[in-house]
Amino acid sequence: MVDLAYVIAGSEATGGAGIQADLRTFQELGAFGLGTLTCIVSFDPANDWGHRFFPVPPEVIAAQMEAAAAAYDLDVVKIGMLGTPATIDVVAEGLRRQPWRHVVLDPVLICKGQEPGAALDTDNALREQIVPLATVVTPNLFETRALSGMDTIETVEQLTEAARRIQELGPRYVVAKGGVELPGDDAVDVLVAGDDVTVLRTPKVGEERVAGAGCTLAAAITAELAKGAEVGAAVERAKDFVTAGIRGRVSGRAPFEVVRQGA
Ligand code: PXL
Repeated sequence: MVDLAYVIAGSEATGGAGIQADLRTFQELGAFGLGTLTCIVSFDPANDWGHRFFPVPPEVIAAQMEAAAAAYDLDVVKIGMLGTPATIDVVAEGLRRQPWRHVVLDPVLICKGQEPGAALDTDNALREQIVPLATVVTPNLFETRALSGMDTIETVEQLTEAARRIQELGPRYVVAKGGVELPGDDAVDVLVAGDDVTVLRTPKVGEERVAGAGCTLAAAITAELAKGAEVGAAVERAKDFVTAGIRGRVSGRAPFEVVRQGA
């Protein structure tokens, strides 16, 4: 049996996040990866590594999804950065064409160099069209606040409450990630699964965010689901995998360090 892991995501041109991180993760975890590209993010080294965003035309996204689905019986997909309402429309339409065992959504609202709230129409389209199709959603603290509507999340109890509110939008499983920003010594993730709550903790590795961590966590969950794991086990293995990758992180000349998958 081939463990197929499919990803619909953007390219980040330095390779730290996005589909490059996803495909490296799939490979490290022994899943066979294939991907549909939604956009290209190319930070500008001459302008403080600011955000440059190039969407892939919707018809090109539809064509890629068509080819992937024609070639294989896909049943597990990860959704990463989408970036525009038109992209969200075409991806939602493609997803609705077939049943999925799991749709793992990393609800990327902004990425480095973008202002929060820069793209409210995109955020709303994601919440309305993609979140209800997801079985597993993996918001970071910022995305958890935005999707739950809870402005203050400073404790594990609040993170759990917010995850429950996101569950009401449709996904059966929510992995709300405290990351370095939730106060405390541990990086805490709350997994809400149906009525059950599991709190996962590992000591924080430094106080800075490492690029590609969110992509890697969701991709690792996807790879484990593709191999047949249950969601709880997939999330635990994914957390170990991303923690090891953060410890073994890579530094280049960009002003952020990057997860090294498989470190
Ligand atoms: O880490 C979020 C993310 C996802 N996908 C792409 C990105 C980023 C952040 O930079 O560029 C393509």
